[in-house]
Amino acid sequence: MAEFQMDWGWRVYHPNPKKPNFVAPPGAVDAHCHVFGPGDKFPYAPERKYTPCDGPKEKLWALREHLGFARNVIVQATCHGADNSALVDALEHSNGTARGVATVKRDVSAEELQRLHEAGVRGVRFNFVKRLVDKLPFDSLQEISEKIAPLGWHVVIYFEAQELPELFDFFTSLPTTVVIDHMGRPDVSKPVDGPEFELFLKLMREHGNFWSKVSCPDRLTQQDSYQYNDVVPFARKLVETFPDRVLWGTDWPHPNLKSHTPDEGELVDFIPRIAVTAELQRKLLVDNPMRLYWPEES
Ligand code: 0GY
Repeated sequence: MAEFQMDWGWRVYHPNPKKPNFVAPPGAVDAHCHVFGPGDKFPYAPERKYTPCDGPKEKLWALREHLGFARNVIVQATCHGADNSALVDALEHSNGTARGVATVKRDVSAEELQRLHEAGVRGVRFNFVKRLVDKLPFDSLQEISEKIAPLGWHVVIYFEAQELPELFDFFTSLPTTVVIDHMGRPDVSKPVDGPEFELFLKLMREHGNFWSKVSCPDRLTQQDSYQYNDVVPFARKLVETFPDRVLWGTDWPHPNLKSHTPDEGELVDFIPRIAVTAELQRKLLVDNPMRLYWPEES
């Protein structure tokens, strides 16, 4: 196993991830990853809170191949703001193997939404993580969600667990399918059956339009090992309780992650520890993302 190093510098993605031991089922989808720049062609947003390393589409396709995956869902990150040019460029050069989640402003036109749809966008992302964005008023997000609903798109939300009590009612008022990034970022030092994660489970249990990505053990772990043992109970609980509403992704190139450089081969090897049967793995990696992003093929 590669040596795991905790440090606090700014990092580039892993130059040489290992070949995973786990063989993904045919047609597997990496349902959370990004493209960044290159910055000289697709400049980063002036209002960004961090500058990532460039993560061009060609590197993403090469990683997909290396990991034995077939498709990507590319998610717009805050460092590109609401300029979706790099995302659209990647989708248009993906030969149909990538779909996207964009960021738009409340005044986005119907024509622009249609253009994004034709490129392969199927959702918009609302980010509530305070270190990443300035707060957006609920009424503007509500307006965006109503504009995208007729296209059959969904909303992706990113927040940290301590914010959920305050955001719960807004989230449940959204008119679309809602996909939660990284399990709502639980504090994995707390018990999986404790009150904080129970609120997240209640959201999923009582609102069938909510899905969760069981992604980013590298962001959530509080241990210094690529095993990410402390994250397993949380992800496994979600995969087994909501097998038809979970997604998985690498999060390549891991923007803004300062603790260590994840090895995506190790991340793929995390999958059979949270989805322990072939059926759960197929739902997580193929059936669910295909239903959400390529419904015409599933
Ligand atoms: C992620 C996580 C992060 C960054 C962003 O949009 C973003 O900038 O999502 C983070 O810093 O936790 O999913 O890429």
